[in-house]
Amino acid sequence: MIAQKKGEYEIRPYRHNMNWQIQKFATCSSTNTQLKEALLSGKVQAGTVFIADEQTQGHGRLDRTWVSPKGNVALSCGCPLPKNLQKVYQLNLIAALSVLHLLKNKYGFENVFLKWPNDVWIKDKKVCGILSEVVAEADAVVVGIGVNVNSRLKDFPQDLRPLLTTLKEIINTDLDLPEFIKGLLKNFDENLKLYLKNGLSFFLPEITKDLKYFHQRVRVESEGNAAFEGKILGIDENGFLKIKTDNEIRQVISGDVTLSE
Ligand code: BT5
Repeated sequence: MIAQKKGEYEIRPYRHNMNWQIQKFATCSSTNTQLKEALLSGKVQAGTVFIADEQTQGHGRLDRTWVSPKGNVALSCGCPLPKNLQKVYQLNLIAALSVLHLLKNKYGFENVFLKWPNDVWIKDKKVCGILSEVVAEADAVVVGIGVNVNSRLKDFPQDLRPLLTTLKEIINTDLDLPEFIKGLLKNFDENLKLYLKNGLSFFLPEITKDLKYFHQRVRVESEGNAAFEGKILGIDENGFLKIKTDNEIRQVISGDVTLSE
């Protein structure tokens, strides 16, 4: 296959026009792990999407557990690897925005927020998490998206229940899951195209509008660094979080953000 080059992002000759090659599984350890392995072994290429009804070993960042009961969305999209690896972080935001658009525009949910760097929240609860993992040898990045759709709080471990919500808990009815996934992949497809053409800057006004804790004082924790507090000023064109502390403006590449007490 011949790759075309566009800016810093290599575009493979698959088109993002709902042309994802979809493979479905009833049960999967983790769609991210399975897709990474399939990409590495050359069985599939970028453009492939793995979807599972449930995952037994779903994971988040830093090997945290992602709970993935039946009725939810668990899927992973194989995307071409940006040449600049920092851009992998930007794919998290593009995927999160695609979920946010779907929840707000197609299903009419209110109080939907993008929580930097990789979540979608409704009010004060997490409803979606995203994990992008690089598969350098296959020139690909796997973008994993988990959304709590038709599950109930009782389907989750007790300790997680206060932190999360599901769409069914909010509207008390099931959504058509295949239709939901179709809409999600369509949005991701369209947003990826716009992103490849215009870069992240194009989306910053939208991201900022629905950014969780925008202009609020938060605590930032990132691995290997001392925690600190400051006000969220927004997200820059790299996808980094801009925080105003008492004496400087800091850029955060990755980490966890909680509201200051
Ligand atoms: C994430 O990590 O939020 C990324 C989750 C990515 C899941 C997708 S599903 C398809 C693909 N296959 C995978 O194996 N993963 C991807 P992080 O920001 O580190 O957040 C993890 C934390 O979210 C956990 O420590 C829990 O506190 C919480 N959590 C776990 N399951 C949850 C759920 N279903 N809904 C909301 N929060 C959850």
